[in-house]
Amino acid sequence: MKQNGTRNLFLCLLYVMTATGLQAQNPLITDQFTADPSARVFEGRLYVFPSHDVPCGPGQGFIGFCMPDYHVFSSENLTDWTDHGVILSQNQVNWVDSNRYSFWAPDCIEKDGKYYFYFPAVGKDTTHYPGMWVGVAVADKPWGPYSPEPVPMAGVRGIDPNPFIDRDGQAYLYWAGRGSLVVAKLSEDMKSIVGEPRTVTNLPAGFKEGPYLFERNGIYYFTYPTVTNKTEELAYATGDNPLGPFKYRGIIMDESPVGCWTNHHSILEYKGQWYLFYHHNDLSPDFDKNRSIRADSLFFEADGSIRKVIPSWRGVGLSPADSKIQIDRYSDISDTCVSIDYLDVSIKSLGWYIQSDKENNWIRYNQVDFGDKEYLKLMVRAWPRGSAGLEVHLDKPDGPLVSSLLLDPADNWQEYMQVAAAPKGVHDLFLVLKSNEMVKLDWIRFE
Ligand code: FUB
Repeated sequence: MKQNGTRNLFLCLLYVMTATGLQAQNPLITDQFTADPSARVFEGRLYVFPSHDVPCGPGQGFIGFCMPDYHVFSSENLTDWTDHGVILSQNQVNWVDSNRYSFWAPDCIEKDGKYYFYFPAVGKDTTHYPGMWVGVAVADKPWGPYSPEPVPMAGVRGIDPNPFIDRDGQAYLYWAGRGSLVVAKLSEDMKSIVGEPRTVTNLPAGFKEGPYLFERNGIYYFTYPTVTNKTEELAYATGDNPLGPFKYRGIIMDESPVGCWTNHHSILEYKGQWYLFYHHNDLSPDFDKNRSIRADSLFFEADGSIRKVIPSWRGVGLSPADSKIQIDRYSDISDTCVSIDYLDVSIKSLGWYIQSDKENNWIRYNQVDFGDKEYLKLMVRAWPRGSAGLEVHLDKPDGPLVSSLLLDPADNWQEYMQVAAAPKGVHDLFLVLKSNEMVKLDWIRFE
């Protein structure tokens, strides 16, 4: 460590980079590709059942996707995520053609203490099961082990299954099939559909997939990705019955700003807040079939309509003050003269940095949890090209000053330390540049 005596500033040893796979910010998972997040609350804990993209080997894959298995991730606070590992692999399901890597978007639901996991795949027996079909696997715990049924569900040809259980106990299955979005009642044992699937009608024209139904205040929200322009946007319709009819209400999320052709989502309430889980391709900007799941808060207007969700880097959940707060995942910035890039383009899972060279530019990072601890120091990982000033304020760019740093010029990433008058409770942080020197910033942490 090197110290700036006058300002009690320390420059730390060269930082050794470590990849963290599970983050509070977007994307949620960085140690693997994840897509199609179906989020569920089971026994007070939030579980996400995504699909799993992998880079395809020669000759592998199905329509450009390579998806060999499913993991489940869970969190209690939406900040710390646990990867429970593989819960089902294409090699474990007899009816699935394991050369096709076709484990597309799944979903899971609990009924009477059992967990029913629905998943689409290409079948081996192309005579009886041509194309993609939906199978079901059952477990006693959300993380498995799951026992798959020996054959796909009769009559459920298609992709993107989404189960829903109404307040009266009747279960339904929605999926994309027959060139459209369909729904059918599920049997008592959740393993088959009852009657003929119905097509969900009266929706605007355009390609559709990934249906997801939820209920709030007696309104049934039928939500789905659709293409009306270039890539998928998330749309919704509402009705007063799980079988419809539904009336089109509008867009929940616009097309991906980074050009990811697919989007696939789920919506749920957890601890009093509604969330949208969805995906972009943050870790694979040049190939949108290697995707990454994300989450953002979702809000309803007084009339029950859904306020459009703007994708954020900040994501959801409180960030503990003593964790590495990834400020490149900011919630707001003062100016467009701030840019973000990968720390190492060849190892994207290492994350990003943010940079600016304009005095008084600020970066806001919301919801930092100081709890009731006494924090006295602030660590900053930065790379200033010249001598640069940086102030950290609370709740507003000119709110209470937490720390003031003078960053010595460096020719690589350094860790700087400064005393901090850190508060208690939950606060937004504002990092304010105090010079026109180019500064790259990676994370800050309180000690
Ligand atoms: O992940 C494969 C497919 O892409 C899903 O099944 C669709 O919903 C789309 O996200």
